[in-house]
Amino acid sequence: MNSISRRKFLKISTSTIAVAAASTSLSSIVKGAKKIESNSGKTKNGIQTIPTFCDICFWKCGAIAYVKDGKLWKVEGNPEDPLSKGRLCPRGTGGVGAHYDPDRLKAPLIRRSSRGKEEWVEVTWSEAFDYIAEKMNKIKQQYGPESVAMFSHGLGGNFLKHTLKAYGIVNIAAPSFAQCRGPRDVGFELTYGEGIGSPERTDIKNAQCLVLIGSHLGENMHNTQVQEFADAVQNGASIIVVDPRFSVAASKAKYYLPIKPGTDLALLLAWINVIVSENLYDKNYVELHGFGFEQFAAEISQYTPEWAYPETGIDPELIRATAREMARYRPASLVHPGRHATWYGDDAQRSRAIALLNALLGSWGRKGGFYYPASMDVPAYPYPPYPTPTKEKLDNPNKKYPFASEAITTGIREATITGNPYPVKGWFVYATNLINALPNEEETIKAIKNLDLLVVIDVIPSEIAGWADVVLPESVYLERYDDLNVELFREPFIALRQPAIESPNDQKPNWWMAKKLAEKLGLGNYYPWKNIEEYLDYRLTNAGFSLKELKEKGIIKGEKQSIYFDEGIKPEFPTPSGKIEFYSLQLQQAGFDPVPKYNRPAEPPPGYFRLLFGRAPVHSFSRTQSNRILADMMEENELWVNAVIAERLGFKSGQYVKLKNTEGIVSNKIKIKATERIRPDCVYMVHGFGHNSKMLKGTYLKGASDAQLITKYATDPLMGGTGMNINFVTIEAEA
Ligand SMILES: Nc1nc2c(c(=O)[nH]1)N[C@H]1C(S)=C(S)[C@@H](COP(=O)(O)OP(=O)(O)OC[C@H]3O[C@@H](n4cnc5c(=O)[nH]c(N)nc54)[C@H](O)[C@@H]3O)O[C@H]1N2
Ligand SMILES: Nc1nc2c(c(=O)[nH]1)N[C@H]1C(S)=C(S)[C@@H](COP(=O)(O)OP(=O)(O)OC[C@H]3O[C@@H](n4cnc5c(=O)[nH]c(N)nc54)[C@H](O)[C@@H]3O)O[C@H]1N2
Ligand code: SF4
Ligand SMILES: [Mo]
Repeated sequence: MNSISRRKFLKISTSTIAVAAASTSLSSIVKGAKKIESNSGKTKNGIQTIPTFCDICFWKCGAIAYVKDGKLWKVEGNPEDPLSKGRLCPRGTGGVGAHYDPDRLKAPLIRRSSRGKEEWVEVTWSEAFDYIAEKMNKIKQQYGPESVAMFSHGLGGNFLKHTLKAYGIVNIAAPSFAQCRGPRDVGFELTYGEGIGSPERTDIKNAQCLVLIGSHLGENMHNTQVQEFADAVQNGASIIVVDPRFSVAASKAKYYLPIKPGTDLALLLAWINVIVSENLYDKNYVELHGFGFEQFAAEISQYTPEWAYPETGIDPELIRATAREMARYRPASLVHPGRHATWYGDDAQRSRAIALLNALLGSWGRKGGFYYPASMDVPAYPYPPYPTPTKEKLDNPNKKYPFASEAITTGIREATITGNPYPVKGWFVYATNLINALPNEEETIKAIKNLDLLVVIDVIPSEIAGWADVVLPESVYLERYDDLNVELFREPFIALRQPAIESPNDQKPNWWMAKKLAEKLGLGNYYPWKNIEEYLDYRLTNAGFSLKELKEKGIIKGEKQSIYFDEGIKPEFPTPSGKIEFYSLQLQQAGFDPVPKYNRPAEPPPGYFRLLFGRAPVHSFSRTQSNRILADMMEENELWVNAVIAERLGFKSGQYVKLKNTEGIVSNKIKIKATERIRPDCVYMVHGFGHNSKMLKGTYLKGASDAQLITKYATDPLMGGTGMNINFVTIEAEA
């Protein structure tokens, strides 16, 4: 059971204190950590403070690491940092647990027997690179360098990407597109010509009405957004939450709409219908900036609240009341675009409906809506040009998904299975646990079996590492430099990640691996710099700063910029019409609906429930369950089941059950949480648990894995995103 109360979820500062206390006791029992002599921290009473930024998730909060008597003691927020504003989320504070995790990878490993068996030989770095370089050279000779692909999540992959591009790869993808925010960004790109990005350009703190549709801030702990959400609540903003589950965010809401899963587009169209038919929209804004409004208005006139009622289960009067509420506060009315948007396969169109609703409210470019982010200008390092590829990318052949704006992970996986349009024989996997992040584990394994080389760079023996030929152990973020974070945000700034403590064993930072591998491959000329400090200083000096300065502060801020139309930002929409596209000719030309249309989702078969999943405030994806500090706060996940259903099935809270999906896949055991807070047609669990890598001793088989049960997925025809909320499960007593 999660020990943090709901009231505390929004109070980032409160919950972090508890974590800091836990980390003190942990560090006192762990021996062997060495202090870094060369850092810039000030020394006071034997305590050093080193500014850096967090990597427990991808929000990149500015932090200060404290080293006491040569041991990593705690991490706190850096008050200078615009993202954290001096406060970390519970995961960030528990980040010291990543350094002390006893299950960490300690040395490079080469697979001894067949793939997936988790039997390894420890080797030296040089042996590991020899092995990799030999395989890579063979692949290059036989198939060409394009037959090596890379999966990478986060900033840490930058240097490896550079080495592999120098070798000649073209296929690089991250799960953050086709398994996460891709449909959202594409829906907004189709409407405004620009996406939402990360950090989201949402002006939550100034919103007077905030609509959250399946975006569960407070469990989704992206720091700045949660702090801004708390500010908005405090300022009396009207909150509307749409979720089949009474989430933490729902507990802050004036209106809670327990929607039938998968029917959000019907609700969005009905809201749009009310706002247009009751003339509640921002007429000036629409006239000035809109394209195709008349056709759009005609198209949506059919979607009355009465039409939406049987689809969504939401009372027509509640639909009207909430639509009027949004209109009352416009333009400071923000319908949050969400982030993890890959639900049902119609996700880009659903996101487009969210974009259109915001356009009616006039919130794009306006205070309390969506701002225009700014960044500093830090030139890239001037590397020699990469070789010219002879083959095209293969993740999206013949532009099958015409509006995909980034590479599709699952497209690379498919090509690896089929060998079309050309064979893929090597994968580099950096900081992404593909077994848990991509839907349909069986397909991932099938693809892996076709490879001649799988290299995984990780910090712990994750499930994907279990399938690797070579595992390279990375230093955790508190032990390394990374590339600069030149953030695109409401105020421009540059942030530095720098080491606070040495790695306990033979782990190395990504930049070092990337440089050494390049040298082994005969590509040393792509690394004119000696070490990363030289690289960072070069880039910073070219921008008018220095590494010395950044090492001291961790953050360099630029001038505040205008971020709203009202402050002088010129309304420009890089769409084909140059306007906000209420009616999309480019969608029409590509054979898609120019105005989103609703398709009813499939119902669960009798006796089955829709499997839903999300975040817990103290864990990130499948990457933190082994962190002992965070595991202390939440050791396993639970299955939320409607209380009436649980009683009917004879299950009690705390009892272990197993889930079986329609394809017969059975989960690991998971505890029932019988609750009124979820609809009867679905069940819910936190993603990331149920690890089956035996080397993850601390978390092995604790809780169940949603990923294992996600055998089916619906591919978005516009952009290739994988909708994963379409799996149904039965609940069985644990034998
Ligand atoms: N079933 C299911 N699938 C999902 C989701 C879901 O909710 N359910 N969510 C989707 C979303 S929104 C996203 S963004 C993606 C996230 O997908 P991923 O980013 O792949 O997330 P993780 O599964 O946590 O994998 C991260 C891996 O990086 C490793 N790692 C951690 N720190 C470091 C480091 O410093 N260096 C290196 N080299 N490795 C490190 C971790 O040990 C772990 O193996 O997953 C998507 N897939
Ligand atoms: N603590 C923590 N915070 C995180 C992360 C983390 O791992 N841990 N990961 C970060 C990342 S990369 C991402 S993408 C975000 C993800 O965070 P969010 O974008 O908020 O999305 P999910 O975590 O997928 O949350 C899914 C929510 O949608 C609801 N839901 C499910 N189906 C439907 C439906 O059909 N309609 C509606 N309206 N709601 C539905 C679920 O009940 C749940 O509350 O979180 C970020 N923040
Ligand atoms: S939101 Fe939390 S885990 Fe993510 S970077 Fe910020 S402090 Fe770290
Ligand atoms: Mo995500």
